[in-house]
Amino acid sequence: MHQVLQVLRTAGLAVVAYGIFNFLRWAYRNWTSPLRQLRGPKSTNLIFGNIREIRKADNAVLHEQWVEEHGTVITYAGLLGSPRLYTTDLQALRYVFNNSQTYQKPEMARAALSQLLGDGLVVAEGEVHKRQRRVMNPAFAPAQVRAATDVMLDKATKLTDLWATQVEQAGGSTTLNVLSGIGRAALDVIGVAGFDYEINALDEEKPSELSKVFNDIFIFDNSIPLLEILRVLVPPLQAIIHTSRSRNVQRAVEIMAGIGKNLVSRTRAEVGDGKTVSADQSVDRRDLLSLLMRYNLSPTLPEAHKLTDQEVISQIPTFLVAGHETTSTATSYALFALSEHQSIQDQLRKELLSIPDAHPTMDQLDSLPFLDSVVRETLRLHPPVPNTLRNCTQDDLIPVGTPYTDKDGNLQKFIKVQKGNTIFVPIMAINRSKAIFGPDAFEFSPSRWANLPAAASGIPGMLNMMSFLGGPRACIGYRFSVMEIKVFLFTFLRAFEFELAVPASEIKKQMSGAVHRPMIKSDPEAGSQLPLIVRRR
Ligand code: HEM
Ligand SMILES: *[C@@H]1O[C@H](CO)[C@@H](O)[C@H](O)[C@H]1NC(C)=O
Ligand SMILES: *[C@@H]1O[C@H](CO)[C@@H](O)[C@H](O)[C@H]1NC(C)=O
Ligand SMILES: CC(=O)N[C@H]1CO[C@H](CO)[C@@H](O)[C@@H]1O
Repeated sequence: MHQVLQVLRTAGLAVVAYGIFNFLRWAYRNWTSPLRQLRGPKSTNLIFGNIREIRKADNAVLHEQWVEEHGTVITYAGLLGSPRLYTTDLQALRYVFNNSQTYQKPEMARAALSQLLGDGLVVAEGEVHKRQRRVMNPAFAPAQVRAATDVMLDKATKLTDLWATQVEQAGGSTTLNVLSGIGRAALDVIGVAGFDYEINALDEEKPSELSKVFNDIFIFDNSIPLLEILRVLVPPLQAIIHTSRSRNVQRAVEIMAGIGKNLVSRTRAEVGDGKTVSADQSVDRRDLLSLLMRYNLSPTLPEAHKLTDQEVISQIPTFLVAGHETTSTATSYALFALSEHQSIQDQLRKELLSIPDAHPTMDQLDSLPFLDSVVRETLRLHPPVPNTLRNCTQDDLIPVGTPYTDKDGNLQKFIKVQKGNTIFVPIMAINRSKAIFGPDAFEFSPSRWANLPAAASGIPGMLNMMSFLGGPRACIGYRFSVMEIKVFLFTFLRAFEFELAVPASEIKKQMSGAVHRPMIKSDPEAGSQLPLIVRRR
C-alpha cells in the first residue's frame, strides 16, 4: 500500500514538473517572440489579453480601429498575454495562405474540431491533407455541382411549400424565422447530395435521428462552455466528464460512421475490389462521397495516394458541418439584405422571373448576372466565417506589400515570425475594407461587382474576396455553396416577398462555433434567429 502511494506521488510530481516546464518554455517563447517588435494596442487583461474586448465589440470594429491607430501590421495580446499577429496586408495574407504547410490550424482548434469531424479534410494537415484534398477535389468540380442542382431545387421547393402553408394559414403574410427553415433545407441538401442519405430535417413528422441529434448539437446557447473547453484542454477528462453536448456528438459520430460503413461497402461492391471496375452502367450515383470513393478505388490512383476507409468516413461529418450552417447563414443574410433594400429585391426578382421554367439548370442560373452579384455582395458583407487562426510551425519571414513601421519607428518589408506564433486572419475586415472597396464598403451594393475596383483583384481569395479563403486550404465547397444559395434565392423570391420584421439595427452577429449567425439584440436567450415578414406573391 505504502509503495503504491509512493509511486503515485512520484508520478504526480513528474506530471506537475512537466506541466511547469512546458509552461515556462511557452512563456519564454512568448517573451522573446519577434512579434513584440510590432506596434499595437496595450493588453487590458492579464489572463484574456485583448480577447474579451474583441468579443464584446460589434464585428471587427476594434481591429479596424487598431489598424487606423497603429498601421497594417500589428500585434495584440491573446490568452495569458501571448502576442498574436494581426495584419490586413494582402500580400502577407496571400503568403500565409500559399504556404499552408508552414501556417497550420492551431492544435486547440483541431482538437476541438476532431471530436465531431474525425480525421477529415478540415482537421488534416501536411501530407495527409494534401493526399485527402487530391482525391476529393474531383468530387467538387463544376460537373458534379451541376448534378447536385436538382437536389437543391427539390429541397428548396419543399421548404417553399412549408412556408406557403404557414403563410396561407395566417391569411397571406406572417413572420417566420427563416434561418431555421433554411438551416434544415441545407442539412437535407448535403445529406442527399453529399452521401445519398435522407436526413429529413424538413420533415417534422419523420425527421431522422441524425436530424434530431444535429439540432441539439447546433442549438445556440449564450453561455461559455467551460466543461467543453476543459475536455479539449485535458483530453483524458473526455472519458470521465460527459456533457449533454458530448453525448450528442458521440451519438452523431456513431450514426454517421454507420452511414459511412454502408456506403463504403456498397461502393466497393459496385466498383469491384479495385482491380476490376464494374462494367455495370446502371451505377450512376452522383453524391460527393460515392464520387470520391470511386476515384479512390480506381486502379490508376497509386496506393500511396489513397484514403483509408476511416478517412473516407470522416468526410461525412466534415461535409455536414462545413457545408450546412455556412450556406444556410449566407442565404439568410441574403434575404436580410434584400429585405433591407426592397428595390434591389424587386430588381433581382425581375431577373429571376425572366427564366420561364421553375426548374432551371445550373447554366441558366449562372447566366443571371444580378443574381451572381447579389450572392457575392452578401458573402462579402456578411461572411459566414468572419475570421480564422493560423499557427506558425517554423520561424519565417512574411513579405508585406506595403512597408510598415515597427515599435522603434523603423520601416520594415518583412514580418519576422517564430514557431508557435498565432496569426489572426481577418476575413470580414478585409471584405469590408474601405481601402479596397471604396468609401461605400459598408453598404450592400451588388452593382459594385459589375465594375470592381482594381484593388479588389489583389485579394488573395476565391471570387475576389476572402469569404472562402485562398490557397491550398481554400473552401473546397465554394462552387457547391454558391450554387445552393442561388437555387434557394431563385425559389424563394419567385414565391414570396420578404420584409424586415424588426429594425435592421436590432440584428446582431454572434459567433456560434466557427459561424457568425444573426440574432436579436433584445432577445439573446432565443439564440440565433432571423425573423422576416414573408408574404405570398
Ligand atoms: C457560404 C458557404 C461556405 C463558406 C462561407 C465556407 C467557408 C470556408 C472557409 C473560410 C474555409 C477555411 C477555414 C479555415 O481553413 O480556417 C472552408 C473550408 C472548407 N469548407 Fe467551406 N464554406 C462554405 C460552404 C461549404 C460547403 C457547402 C462545403 C461542402 C459541401 C464546404 C466544405 C469545406 C471543407 C471540406 C473545408 C476544408 C478545406 C481544406 O482545409 O482543405 N464548405 N470553408
Ligand atoms: C502564391 O501562389 C501562386 C500560385 O502558385 C503564385 O502565383 C503567387 O505568386 C504566390 N504568392 C505568394 C505571395 O507567395
Ligand atoms: C504550433 O506549431 C508548432 C510546431 O509544429 C507546435 O510545436 C506548437 O504546439 C503549435 N502551437 C499551437 C498553438 O498549435
Ligand atoms: C470590420 C467591420 O465589420 N466593420 C464595419 C462593418 O460594417 C458596420 C456597418 O455596416 C460597421 O459598424 C463596422 O465597423
